[in-house]
Amino acid sequence: MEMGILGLPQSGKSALFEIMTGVKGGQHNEPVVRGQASVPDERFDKLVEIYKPAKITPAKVPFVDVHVVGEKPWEAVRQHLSGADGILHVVDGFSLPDVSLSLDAYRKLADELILSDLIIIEKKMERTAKLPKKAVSPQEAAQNELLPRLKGCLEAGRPLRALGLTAAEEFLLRSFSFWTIKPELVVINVAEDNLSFADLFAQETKLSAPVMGICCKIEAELASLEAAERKEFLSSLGIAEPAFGRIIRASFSLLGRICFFTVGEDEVKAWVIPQGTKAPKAAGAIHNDFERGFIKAEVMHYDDFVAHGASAAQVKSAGRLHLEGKDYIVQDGDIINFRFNV
Ligand SMILES: Nc1nc2c(ncn2[C@@H]2O[C@H](COP(=O)(O)OP(=O)(O)OP(=O)(O)O)[C@@H](O)[C@H]2O)c(=O)[nH]1
Ligand SMILES: [Mg+2]
Repeated sequence: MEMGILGLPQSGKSALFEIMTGVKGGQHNEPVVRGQASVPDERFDKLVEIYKPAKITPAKVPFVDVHVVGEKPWEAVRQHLSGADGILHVVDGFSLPDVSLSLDAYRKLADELILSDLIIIEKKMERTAKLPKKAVSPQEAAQNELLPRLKGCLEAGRPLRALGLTAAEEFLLRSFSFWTIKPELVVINVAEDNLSFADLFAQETKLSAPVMGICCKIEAELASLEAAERKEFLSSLGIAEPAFGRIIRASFSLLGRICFFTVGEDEVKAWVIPQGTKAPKAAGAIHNDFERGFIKAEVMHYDDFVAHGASAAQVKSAGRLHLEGKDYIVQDGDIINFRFNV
């Protein structure tokens, strides 16, 4: 799982990457940089407050920042970001505080991505046309059946994600590494004196992708402050929560991830799993043995835990502690204790 940061040159990609991950972004000498951003989660903070554990491990989202210049920047970007599962598209909204201009900037890159996918399809169709029918495997034949529909979508200037492909179709197409099939989050980097510009952009453009705003300039200053100073600074600006936290959370759910918690005095940890994961597989995120020898999962939801005075005993006597079997689908916010035997 990885979120790739894309955007036109000098839009603020590296600034945002550094704010989120604390890692210095890509520079000339180091074109690709990877970093992990902790997912802010009030529930996790509350669990830490309750257990006061020796060790804390929040959920993380990996981000990749690319800095490319030179002859073929596009190829370099493709090479470094083709494995990304989602795209964070940064748009300069600070030097162009005008919706139609920033929309042009957005489209410039979005069209590039559409064109790039279209070229892949055209090449593939050309190759297939030259092959005798017998030489085409059943899987390829199934792919080929989909291609005209994809081509039509791209030719109409729309990204592949707009087609609403089924999970099975997406799976069938994964070897193509299409750009525009990946989920996208649009982030407008706004000027300090124009914080509401992203909302205006979202309203006027009505993009199908979610749009969020951040002022990288302010938030970079914020990151350098102590927690108390940070609170004061934010309230002086009338902001409840820094935007970078919301962007990390949005990226996390865009990638289809949820988390469950394990708690104790030694460690409180948020485990990241794909949505829809069954209990044994979730146990396997902790250790292979947990999956192999899975017996049951003792599950209480975070909300029940907090509603019952943060006491597992009270949750149990209220009948809200569930013993779940191997078909249980783990829910976001479950606090789990796995029973296993190897
Ligand atoms: N005024 C203003 N300038 C900003 C803001 N965010 C970034 N910048 C400036 O924009 C420039 C680009 O920032 P970067 O984060 O390096 O942009 P980038 O997209 O990583 O650039 P490349 O990797 O070269 O494509 C820098 O000179 C920043 O000072 C902002 O919120 N306000
Ligand atoms: Mg950069």
